[in-house]
Amino acid sequence: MKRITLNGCWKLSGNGYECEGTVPGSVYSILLENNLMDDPYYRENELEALEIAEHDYTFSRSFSLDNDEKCALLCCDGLDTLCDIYLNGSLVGQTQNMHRRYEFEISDFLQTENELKLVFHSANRYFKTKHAEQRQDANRDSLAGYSYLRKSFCMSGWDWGPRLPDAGIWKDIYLLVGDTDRIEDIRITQRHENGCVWITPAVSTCKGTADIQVTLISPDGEKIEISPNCENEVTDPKLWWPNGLGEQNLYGLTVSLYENGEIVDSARKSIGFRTLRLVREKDEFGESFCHEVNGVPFFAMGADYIPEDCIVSRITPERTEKLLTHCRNSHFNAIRVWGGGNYPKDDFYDACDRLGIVVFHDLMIACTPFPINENLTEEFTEEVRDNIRRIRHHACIALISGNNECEWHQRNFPEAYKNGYLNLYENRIPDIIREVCPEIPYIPSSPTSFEHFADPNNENKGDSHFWDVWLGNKPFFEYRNHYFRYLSEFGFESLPSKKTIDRFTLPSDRNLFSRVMEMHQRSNDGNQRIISYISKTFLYPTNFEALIYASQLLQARAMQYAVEHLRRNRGRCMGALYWQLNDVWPTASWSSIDYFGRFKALQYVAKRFFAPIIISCRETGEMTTRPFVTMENEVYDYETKALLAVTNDTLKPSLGTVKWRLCQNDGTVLQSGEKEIEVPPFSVATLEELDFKKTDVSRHYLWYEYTDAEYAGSVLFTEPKHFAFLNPELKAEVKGNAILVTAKRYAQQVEIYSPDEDFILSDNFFDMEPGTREIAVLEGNPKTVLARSVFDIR
Ligand code: BMA
Repeated sequence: MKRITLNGCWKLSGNGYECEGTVPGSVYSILLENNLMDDPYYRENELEALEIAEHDYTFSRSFSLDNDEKCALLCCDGLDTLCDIYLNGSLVGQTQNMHRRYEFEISDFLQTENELKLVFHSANRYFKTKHAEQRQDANRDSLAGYSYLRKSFCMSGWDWGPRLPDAGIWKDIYLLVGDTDRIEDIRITQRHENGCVWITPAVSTCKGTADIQVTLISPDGEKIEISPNCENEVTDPKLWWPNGLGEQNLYGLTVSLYENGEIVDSARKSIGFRTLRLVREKDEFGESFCHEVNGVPFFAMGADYIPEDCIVSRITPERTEKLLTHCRNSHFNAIRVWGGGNYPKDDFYDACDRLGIVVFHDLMIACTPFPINENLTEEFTEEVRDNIRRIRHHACIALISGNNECEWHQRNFPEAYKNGYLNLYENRIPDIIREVCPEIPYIPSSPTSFEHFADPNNENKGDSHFWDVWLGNKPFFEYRNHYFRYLSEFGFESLPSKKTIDRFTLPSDRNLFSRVMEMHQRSNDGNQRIISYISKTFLYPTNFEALIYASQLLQARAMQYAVEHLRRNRGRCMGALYWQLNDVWPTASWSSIDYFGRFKALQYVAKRFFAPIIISCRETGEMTTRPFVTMENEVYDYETKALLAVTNDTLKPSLGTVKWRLCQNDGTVLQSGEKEIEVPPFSVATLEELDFKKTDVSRHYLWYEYTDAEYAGSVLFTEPKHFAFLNPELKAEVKGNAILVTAKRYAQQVEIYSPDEDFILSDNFFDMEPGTREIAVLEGNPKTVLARSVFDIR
């Protein structure tokens, strides 16, 4: 079997266009490559781009083969989506599922010189027809009818994404030529017992005639011969662990097929030895929900992942690796692949294996009622089989969920719908999982309580999505009224940085309510909500930059309130995945890293709240007793208290001292204390609550730190807008590969930034007491930097 790539230069024609461009690629990527369309992310260009997607397009190329190369398969790893495939004028196949991999037998159509044509039909026109026929749609953010096609839902628009239903060849396309035997399937199972590991590489071939050889290369480079299709003991196995819990040891497993002494086909898979269970046990609170690796239950920390670009062929391995490396460096050990995008390419899972990030993976259905229709169901189940078979060997795969939020949103649907749903997610899909990877835990939906539509988002059982903060306009403290078992979605929006906004606006657009800014805000009332929360928290930001900064601080604060609370309740809660890690385009959204890879405040703050050992504070003050002071007028009473806790998510006990001091806004210490504590591995130590007896909320703050925790913290007892911040007179200067930042007075959420240079620092958006801090530059080469803090929001 010889693999001949058909990637590379193709012709694109249709809708009056005629040009050449690179495959993998799409209508948009090739038109952009030829400067035939404007950047769809700039200003309102999305609208023109949407019109472009109303038409059909043909991708064509020629290729030659030697005379004796008569047997061939055309392999398409990803076609988006409605495609007719012609070879030398004959129709050889048709596709209707972006998520599937296709193989077409083309031997009968081959010549020495060949012309291959892929005709892509407009998905949007198809949606319109389907919608007109059946009118079953629930998502106002997206093109009507999008759920009738197995195409990444969010390409039709989402509450963070534009409507850009592109078309094209989004993954590799190639020929397999020759009539030798070839690998049909490799299924690797592992058995762990008393510290020993046995693996079984079950290999099947198309003809069953070739000799099969399997070798395993250990992480130290040692070569181990193993026998196919039977159990092999691996001596001295080196286990794979998630980030923070141990090494990410990976073994390379190579399968080679031999015919007449020659290799005719081979494949390599990287595998990690570990057990990775989902523990669900009844307990005093309900039922636990927790990942357990190699017998160790661990707290999942991370975020939800969406596609990295609307133009999916632009998602390169380098971009993905960079994004996931940021996650690892921010102490993530988990990520959830959300169900409205697509099944990522192989390099996503390879990177998660290497970086120690376990994957909670939705199947690709989100929110929308799935039309109960046999053709679509068949497509869906086939895509599930394809993709699970593709990814099941990865060490990182921890959990598969049938969909995003369908059980929750459709809990009050008619019985007939619900029966169809249950049959799909609780019978058909589990049957496939049992067949292809019974060891991977499966849940029917996220969130679920395993009660078939009864209270799917119950916080005492299963995973939960919580949106009362943000969508429900509740204050950040609301998180503390809930004790989730595993919170797989909770989020808060912010604006991307000024540099990012500059890329999609003209100066005249740079106002939150301008048409262009609203085009780049897809959540209903999103900008109003940002403004409303700002009004409750900060002074009025009188310029656009201060508004952007304030919006990012809010987002970071919201997520910090949530995660610290969840980690203080470690044990009862065992997971915090915030919504959302990244963006599909430059926009206002819940992301912590924007489309261009720029960190928002949240990404820095996540590195602190996900640190293996943290000290956190549950403060009680004016704002907890009477949130949103400005909205009510009654006489009220309040307390000023602080409950400090240290959470240890490491394998080692931590012995150290907690120190705290209550200070005046100029830094004068009013009261202080310290306490030696011991925090066993994977546990929380909570100190006795401090009571400051109605301290002056507008002038006093509490500072706290712990020997073993990398980061200190501080809290106020009122909203920042009502705190009398003194001008900290911040100064920041570059010194070699570091930045020195000096504050003369207490400052909150100090940001080091530059209007035109990009860099990533070891820490940013931190609170400071009078003094100097040295911050390392991790990426970039800043020359001049500035600093601002909450004091500057005015
Ligand atoms: C969730 C997600 C997404 C959505 C997000 C923000 O519930 O599953 O569908 O983008 O909320 O509204």
